[in-house]
Amino acid sequence: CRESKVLLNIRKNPLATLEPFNAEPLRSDLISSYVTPVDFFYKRNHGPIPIVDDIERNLPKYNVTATLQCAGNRRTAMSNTKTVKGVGWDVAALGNAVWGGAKLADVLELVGIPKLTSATPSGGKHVEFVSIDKCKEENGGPYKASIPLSQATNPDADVLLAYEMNGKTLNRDHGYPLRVVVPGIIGARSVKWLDSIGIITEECQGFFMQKDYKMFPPSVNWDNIDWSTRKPQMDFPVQSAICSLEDVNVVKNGKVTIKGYAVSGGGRGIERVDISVDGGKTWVEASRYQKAGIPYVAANKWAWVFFEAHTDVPKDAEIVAKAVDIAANVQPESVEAIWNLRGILNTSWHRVHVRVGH
Ligand code: MTE
Ligand code: MO
Repeated sequence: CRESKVLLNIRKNPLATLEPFNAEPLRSDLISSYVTPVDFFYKRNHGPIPIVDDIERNLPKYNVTATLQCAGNRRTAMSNTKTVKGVGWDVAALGNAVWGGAKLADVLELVGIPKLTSATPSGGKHVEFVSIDKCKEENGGPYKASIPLSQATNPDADVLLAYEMNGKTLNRDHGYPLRVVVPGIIGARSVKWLDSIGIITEECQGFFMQKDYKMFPPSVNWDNIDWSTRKPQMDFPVQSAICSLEDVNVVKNGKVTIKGYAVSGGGRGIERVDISVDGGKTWVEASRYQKAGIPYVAANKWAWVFFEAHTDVPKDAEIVAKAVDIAANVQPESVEAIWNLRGILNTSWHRVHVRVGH
């Protein structure tokens, strides 16, 4: 159902599946480039990849650099506490691309739905995106999702109907010919292979809005779950991970380079990234940048930052990264406290172990 050449660049993940096709790059490949090359961009699909016809592209074009992150990123580490359901992602189920396309607010205006102003309240309505792929979770129906009309009609929210990724025509994996890109929220709402858009009074009732991608407390299990008690997850909390090191490393001398990414949802930029080499007792601040070689000046609100620190490490070191966003939200210390049965939003401090060998 898909070409095998992309597989050359992806992690051999025993929990990842071919059909549907899910893949994430190696940690080191993820941070080898600020703008994630298409081959290194994670892929998350709930059904086989379809082929769709080209569509009309005669609309004003915007380029928005935005990080898309799967809500299940870092799920594998959550399973260490207690098994969770879902694709077993390491820390690279996200990517940062330059998305080119039309603003959804412009498209809606063309069909008579005004842009967001205080004079045009959205009346609590929602915009539904329906795909053409066939998902078993939808009983063979298409993947779908919705966002509030107030976000869809707000030009500053930068919601795109994208036909380009990194300056090239979107490829099949990422939604050719047209996909939704909703910056700042979980990837699940950025519907690929877009077929239709509808204005609806209640949020989309599809499986991935109502029976998945909801954040439950640690006390909820598969016997007592009541999906109707929680809202669909939209916003993404502050996240970071170390990508220059694997979970366990042996180094020759006591010096390591700690590099990784940090990103938050809702357009909240990253304020700071703290690094510890003693499991969180003491911290130093990492440097941050948004493009290799270019100093971090002002955050593009939808795009990740890379961070970097060079430090001496003790013989047996637990290295930790934690990011803080501009709203002073901090990543939670323990994964136990945010454990949830679907294994979403593991934003706990990222820890790796380094042993100094002889
Ligand atoms: N759109 C369709 N039509 N089908 C899907 O399975 N998966 C969603 C979203 N859009 C999906 C979809 C999920 S869960 C994520 S995280 C992102 O697409 C992944 O986008 P990517 O494969 O371009 O990285
Ligand atoms: Mo996802």
